[in-house]
Amino acid sequence: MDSKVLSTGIPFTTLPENYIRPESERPRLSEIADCENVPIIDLSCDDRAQIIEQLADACSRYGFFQVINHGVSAEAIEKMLHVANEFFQLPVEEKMKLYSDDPSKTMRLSTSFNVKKEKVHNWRDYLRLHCHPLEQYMPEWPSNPPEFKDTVSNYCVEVRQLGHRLEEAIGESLGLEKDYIRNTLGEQGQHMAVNYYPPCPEPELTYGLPAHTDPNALTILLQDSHVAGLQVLKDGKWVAVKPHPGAFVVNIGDQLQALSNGKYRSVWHRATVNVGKARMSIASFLCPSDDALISPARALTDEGSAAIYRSFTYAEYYKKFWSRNLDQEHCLEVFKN
Ligand SMILES: O=C(O)CCC(=O)C(=O)O
Repeated sequence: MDSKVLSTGIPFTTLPENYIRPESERPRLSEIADCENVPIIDLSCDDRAQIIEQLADACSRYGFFQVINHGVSAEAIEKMLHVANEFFQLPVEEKMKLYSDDPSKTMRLSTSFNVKKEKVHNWRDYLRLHCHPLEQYMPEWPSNPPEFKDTVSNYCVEVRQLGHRLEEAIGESLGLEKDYIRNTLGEQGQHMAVNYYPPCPEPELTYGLPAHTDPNALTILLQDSHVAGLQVLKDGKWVAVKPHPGAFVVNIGDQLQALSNGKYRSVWHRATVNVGKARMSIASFLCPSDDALISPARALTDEGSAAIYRSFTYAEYYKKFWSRNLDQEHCLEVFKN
């Protein structure tokens, strides 16, 4: 393999050796069932109490859910997917101008997860962008395709509003003040991973992304509407989350697990790949400000349940997360009391 990225435009006929997982770690695709009862929450529902109840159930039993009628326009979504596809179709020399394997960069094209640290690579290329404040980060984003900056910035603004709405509702569902989560997380950062999983000659032997939880507060994932690949761990079994038309998949991240004192779960999830079909997904991550002090909400520890996690700043957590391999034990374990 000569190129550092997979999306060279030249298809692979065999899987390079450094992508092959040991037998015991492979995805066993034929054994994976569809998740039949993925919670789907209609945010346009007039009955607020029902939304809150559905959220409490989804966040505690699943750690993820899908939202429909979420207020992000169909146009913003369609344009985002289109420009993301166009980006990954650019000539490899053009894309490589943006390549970096340094996770501290605020804009970079990269591949796998943490190429410098990991032993086995993942079948994924990704464009990673910091997105908030837009005025600060947008100037460094790709200017090819020419509509990239406008399209992605519009999408980011709409998704951020959705994220804030969800944080308020999730706070309420925990019995906290509506603005508790936003106040605790401070001026939240927003990052985006535009994931491109090229067609893979041997999907049984590798992952697009291996099992991981998200280090941030909340993830809003736009899945390719035609190609499946997202799987979550539910009751000890991996199940596939099929794309639902017009929906976002929302994951609880590690910070909301900590803040909820373990009541809500940061869900283990992974991405598998397909023969003959590329897949895209666009993950928007809402992240606490670096100096936000994360600890179990007082109201959730008052009634006799001890705080499971010690207090930490998000900067401390994030550094720890990137110093490890993606598929190690849950990073929150390190912060347990
Ligand atoms: O591609 C997917 O469905 C999952 C992406 C994901 O987990 C991530 O970007 O962290």
